[in-house]
Amino acid sequence: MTPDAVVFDLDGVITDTAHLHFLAWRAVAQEIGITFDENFNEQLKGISRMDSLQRILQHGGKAGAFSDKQRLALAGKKNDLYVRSLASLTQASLLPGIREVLAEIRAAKVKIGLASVSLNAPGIVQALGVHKAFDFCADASRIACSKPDPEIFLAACAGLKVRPESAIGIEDAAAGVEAINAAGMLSVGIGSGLEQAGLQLHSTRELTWKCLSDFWASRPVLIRN
Ligand code: B16
Ligand code: MG
Repeated sequence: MTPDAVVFDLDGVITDTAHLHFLAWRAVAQEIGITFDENFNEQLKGISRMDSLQRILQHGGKAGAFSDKQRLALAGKKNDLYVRSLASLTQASLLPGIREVLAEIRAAKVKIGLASVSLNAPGIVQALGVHKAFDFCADASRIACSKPDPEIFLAACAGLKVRPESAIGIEDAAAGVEAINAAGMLSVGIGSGLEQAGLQLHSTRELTWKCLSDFWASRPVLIRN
């Protein structure tokens, strides 16, 4: 028995754009007198652009200091900086083992999906040269709630035409693991502090089809009468 699909997060699993998000947000925050470090940035992983801004404003004690129009302008400025930094992405920016595991999953005839809340996801997978590896990429612009809400993972499963219970989700953020679990999928966490994941790996290097299929085979199966 194998899963019907494997659904990947983008930022932190396929490539490491988290640092680029951090640099762009830090520059915008500095302009309005807010400072934060990479530890705080952990909380922004998997969180949508506007929700990230709100968390940064709260962190700086300025949650109510800006109008909607001003907040949209700040988010727009961050996105301009971020998109400019994406020009540095090439096929070499894939995280270790990702190209290989995508090929292995394809060879096993298991569907592959993408569940990123980034509105820049289509451009990023194109720049990485892996856009053809995905059978379906959930459209972040049609999502009302960012992770930890399961919406983006459920949208990926619906697009792939698989039941969430028949799929594995892979994430590097606590909010993302929570989203996978809430979707009823089996979760794999990459990195530290992801105790809620069904399987925890240190790095994408450990992400092989053998590892995923062994994990699937060892899952507890509910027997219904
Ligand atoms: P954008 P993921 C998420 O991507 C990032 O982790 C998060 O830091 C970012 O704010 C969010 O995308 C929105 O990105 O501003 O490009 O629309 O982890 O879901 O792949
Ligand atoms: Mg991520």
